[in-house]
Amino acid sequence: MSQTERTFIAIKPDGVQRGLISKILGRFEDRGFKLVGIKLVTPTENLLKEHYAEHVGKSFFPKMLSYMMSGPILATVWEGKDVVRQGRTILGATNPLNSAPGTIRGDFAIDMGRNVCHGSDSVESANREINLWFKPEELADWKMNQLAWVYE
Ligand code: DGI
Repeated sequence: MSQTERTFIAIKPDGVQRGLISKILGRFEDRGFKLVGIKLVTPTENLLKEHYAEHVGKSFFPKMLSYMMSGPILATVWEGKDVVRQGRTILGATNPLNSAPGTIRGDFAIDMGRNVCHGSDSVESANREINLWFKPEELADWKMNQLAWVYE
């Protein structure tokens, strides 16, 4: 399991509007994951259609599109051991009503259509989503000095 695995985590417009950025980023920082990309983006329809390709045409898609385009999203990339799977665990189940307390959605959300955050669901999706949302030069190459205290 590689310490350089990466995942794409986004704080959706409701999370930004509700002032949850620091709390959400804090959960990843506190765990020991390394932030390698971060920016505010108001996505275009085309970007969202690529990002959510498997949902285009579904009944909830038009509402999801306007929600996701309603304001800035905080797009982030995190690096660390098993970060894709751990990221999904930190965020909680897609439907906040099924999210455990202690997860982001379990603590801060109620409705599926306002579930505050997104996290890649596999290493393949993560690579695809990172390439979609970030240019290579937007990802920081830096040494996190606490690594020796996070990993054995
Ligand atoms: O990767 P996730 O966000 O956990 O879940 P996903 O890829 O299955 O779905 C993407 C987003 O689409 C999800 O965060 C909320 C929305 N969504 C998925 N299924 C439904 C839905 N929204 C509504 N309103 N109804 C759905 O059935």
